[in-house]
Amino acid sequence: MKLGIGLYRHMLTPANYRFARQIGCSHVVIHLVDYFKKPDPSAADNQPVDSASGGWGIAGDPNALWTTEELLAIRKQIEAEGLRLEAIENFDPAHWHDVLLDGPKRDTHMENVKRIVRSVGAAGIPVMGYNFSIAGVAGRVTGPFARGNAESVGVEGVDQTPVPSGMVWNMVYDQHAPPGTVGTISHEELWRRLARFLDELVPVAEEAGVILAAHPDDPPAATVRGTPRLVYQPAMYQRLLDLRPSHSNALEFCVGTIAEMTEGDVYEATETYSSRGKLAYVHLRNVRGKIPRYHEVFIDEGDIDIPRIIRILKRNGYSGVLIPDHTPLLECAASWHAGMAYAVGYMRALLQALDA
Ligand SMILES: [Mn+2]
Repeated sequence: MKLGIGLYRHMLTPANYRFARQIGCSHVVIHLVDYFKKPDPSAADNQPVDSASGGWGIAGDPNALWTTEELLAIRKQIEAEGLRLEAIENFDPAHWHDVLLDGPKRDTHMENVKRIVRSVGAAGIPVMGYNFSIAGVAGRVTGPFARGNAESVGVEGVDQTPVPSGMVWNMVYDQHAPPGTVGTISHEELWRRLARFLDELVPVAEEAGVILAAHPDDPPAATVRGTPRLVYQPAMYQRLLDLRPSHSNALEFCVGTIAEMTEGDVYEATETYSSRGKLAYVHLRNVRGKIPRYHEVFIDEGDIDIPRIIRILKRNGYSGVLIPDHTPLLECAASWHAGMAYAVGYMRALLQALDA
């Protein structure tokens, strides 16, 4: 198993790559969607949180698809610091909102994601992570939820306020959308949209040598903001895999999100999907509680027996990348970095103990 961290777009700097190397990572996962252009400048940038005026803020430039050259340049910078670039996490809503919404630009947006996946492959990046969700990661609250009153995020009741028009995946793609909401659809309609997406994109990913990695729904409620969710119980991941069986159809396996689900158990899910070789990469974090009420906590507290998860992965021969997902903020001048260093240090110690 290999260790990595996830870096947000504004953190893609040589100094942060060296930081990753210094805390013992060999890999990084990067975000190219900018979740931090929000109108509320006081919002902490440690992980994206909802602003009063509109989710995570404004989506990117609909006409600026990520190019092979741009991706290759980032990869080279990362490799220059002795690391590997394992994955890109998330498409930009500006590039594919009508795939999620089945809107008038759906075919153009499918061409966008195909072009991006080809560029990811041409740039030698193995994995493209995505989250097929209309509401996205919405309705989380922040508070002193972790040990020592460290600030963290959680859910205290599921947000069911409708998603306004012009917004999807918790970002605004059209600031001038007429008043209204995106409306309600059935779970089966959303599964139909996912099936179409996979049928068209998986062959492209196969040809490009890219693994598509699906994140489960966070928060994992049956509906969020009045819209259906796809993978909000562990068994629903299998339905996603069965839609289009392929080496390129795999999982961005989020241990914390799975532990927040009301059915199944996180060890059984880890056993099932790792033994089937379906984990593209793993998000590791701890949590206390389940939907509709849970709090994210430090990796070594909370409900999940993290050493047990690592033992299951090891026994099943998982050799991919583990990243800490999110962590609570450590109270110091570099909250995000300290939190990541703490989580990665803990994970590295577990791996070394297991190898000893
Ligand atoms: Mn996650």
